[in-house]
Amino acid sequence: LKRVRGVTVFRPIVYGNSCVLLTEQERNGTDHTHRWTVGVRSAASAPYPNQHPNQQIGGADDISYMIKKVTFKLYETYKNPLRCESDSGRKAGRLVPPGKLTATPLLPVTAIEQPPFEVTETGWGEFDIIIKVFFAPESNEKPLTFTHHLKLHPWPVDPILYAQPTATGEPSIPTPSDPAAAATPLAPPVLSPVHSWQYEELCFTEPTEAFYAVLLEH
Ligand code: SLL
Repeated sequence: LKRVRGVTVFRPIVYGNSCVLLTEQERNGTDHTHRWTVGVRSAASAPYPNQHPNQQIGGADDISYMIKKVTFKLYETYKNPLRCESDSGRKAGRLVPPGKLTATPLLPVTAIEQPPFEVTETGWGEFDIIIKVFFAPESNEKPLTFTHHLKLHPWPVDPILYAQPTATGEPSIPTPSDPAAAATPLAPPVLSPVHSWQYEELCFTEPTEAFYAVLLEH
């Protein structure tokens, strides 16, 4: 494939996750505490659709002109841990304002070959997710791999402290030794939603002529 010499094209993306706490009802007797979405999105400024204002991370721009498919390797205890699914987001378990979540059955998993390139799941713990991005065939580019540490707990909140109610039913936040300060209750930390997204510039050096033509259209 003929390449365009002396040219580099950059395209901004974000990858990462957002999560919300499940309600007692949504936990439904399981040990899962959070619903999370991991994904790859355009970093363009257009707001992401159907999202609560505080969950608009990334842009709605379609990145399928350059990205053909994305796979997400989850923790091995998940069903079908290598996800390459087609619609995890918009219709099914997309993050919605806390309190408005509805139980979503797990979707049969096949291949995420159209946007949104994301997976929505529930769980209780953080782990590394391997995100593999496959480019449009005419690009002749090798797949790119990112590792994202799924983030559920906002720093510096220690989930263990909050998991164990004290005798008074209050979370066991250590109080300062100064009595005046101790008398002032600490504002409870915001546990939900939590966002963790990285900005990245995809850099296509000497793209193929066919891919260059596609890139210039977007
Ligand atoms: C930890 N090393 O101990 C990590 C592992 C795994 C999280 C976290 C549920 C998985 C399932 C889930 O959230 N696992 O239901 O299959 O923190």
